[in-house]
Amino acid sequence: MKENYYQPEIECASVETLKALQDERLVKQVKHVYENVPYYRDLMDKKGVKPEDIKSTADLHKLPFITKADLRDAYPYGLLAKPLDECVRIQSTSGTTGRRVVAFYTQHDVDLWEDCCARAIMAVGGTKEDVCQVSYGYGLFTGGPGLNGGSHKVGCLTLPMSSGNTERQLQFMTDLGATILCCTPSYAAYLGESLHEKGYTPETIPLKAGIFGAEPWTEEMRRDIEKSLGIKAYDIYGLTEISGPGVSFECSEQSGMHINEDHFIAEIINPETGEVLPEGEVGELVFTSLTKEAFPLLRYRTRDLCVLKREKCSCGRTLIKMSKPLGRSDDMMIIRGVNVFPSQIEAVLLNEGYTPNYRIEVDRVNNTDTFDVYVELSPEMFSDTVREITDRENKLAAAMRTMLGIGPKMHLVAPKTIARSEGKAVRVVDKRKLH
Ligand code: DLL
Repeated sequence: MKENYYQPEIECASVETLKALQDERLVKQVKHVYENVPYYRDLMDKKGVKPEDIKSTADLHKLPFITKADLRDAYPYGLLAKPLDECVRIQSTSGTTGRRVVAFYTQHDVDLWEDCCARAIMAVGGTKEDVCQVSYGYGLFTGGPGLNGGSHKVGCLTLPMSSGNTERQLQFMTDLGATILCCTPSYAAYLGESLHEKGYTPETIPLKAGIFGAEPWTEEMRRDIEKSLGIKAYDIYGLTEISGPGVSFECSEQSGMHINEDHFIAEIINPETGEVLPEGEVGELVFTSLTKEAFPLLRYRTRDLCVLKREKCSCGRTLIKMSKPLGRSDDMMIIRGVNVFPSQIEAVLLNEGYTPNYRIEVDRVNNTDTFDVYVELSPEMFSDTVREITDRENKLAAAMRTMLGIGPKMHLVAPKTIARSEGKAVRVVDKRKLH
């Protein structure tokens, strides 16, 4: 086992050293993908690119992009680059329509992913003396397993709490003296409130740091959480397709997230044209994974809008930094940590015999996301009794929960009461002001 997951020889390396490492790894990775994944070979052949054309990161732009649509197309095994018997794990994105996105890992891939999470924990000051409470969901979601693995590697006493059961969270946190909390920022805020209700003050809460991500959050929210829990709150970013949390992480400077460039190359593109944009411009973040064996994606379009900047950082790291995601170039929402697309809601409604006249309202009340869906009844349904309508609402909410992994509050409303639009339908009202 490695002794230290802080790796200054990489994290603080010169740009030239990092680029040389990326060049070497990219050439190898492209060859691996071309030789082992027919789906990629076709994409590259269609674009007229051969592995020999990729000699360094300067040639990256020659490679085709890959998107979530490709991942669904190739579901479940179409992008696998290693024999299945060498894979030891799958993880999956939350709530995608019909075909989920499934990512595969060899033991080597799990190790590298956990190393990235260990780096993130060390960057917030974590050591083997710490008690690390992991309150991200465990299971197919990457949050719990990723930070759990990272925490083990650092040698922290790890509390694998998963999400929910707030009473138990608070009991373990206080009884066992958790010093680092890993969960979504909205859950952290909620835990803070619940602790205050029990009479704890920031001084009596044992925590010193939090590693919060998986959903957008603002600087105001950071300040609120820091004040309420008496901690330093750090951001962490990642996505299932590229491994999970730990693709990038915040350091003591708390001003953007360092990308683990020995494992991932980041580019910013214009989401309309695909053109690569210079550092400092807002655009869609694209990742190429350099070290993954089983599910290596080249130029994966994340749909997250960000800015990249390589500046001298007071922590000494030279790894490029990404801003917090500033929005999405698609219509995905993240509600209570779950990725939700309006198209999934529409699919359930049509499936259950409703018209696609609906409105989604999302807000944040007491640091918890509210999620309401208003749907028009047909004129025939409108004559139903109140009891029948309530039954319908419950049935729809259950169908939504099955599809999305999260249950909205359903409101069936009279026919023709949801405003029709003359242009693009405005189906989503998000009042959370997250960006
Ligand atoms: O959310 C992985 C993760 C777990 C990251 C725990 C951090 C902590 P997915 O479920 O695949 O994976 O969702 C990925 O979530 O494309 C972003 O839109 C959003 N996201 C992730 N981290 C952040 C963050 C995990 N720090 C999608 N700030 C990504 C804003 C984030 N959005």
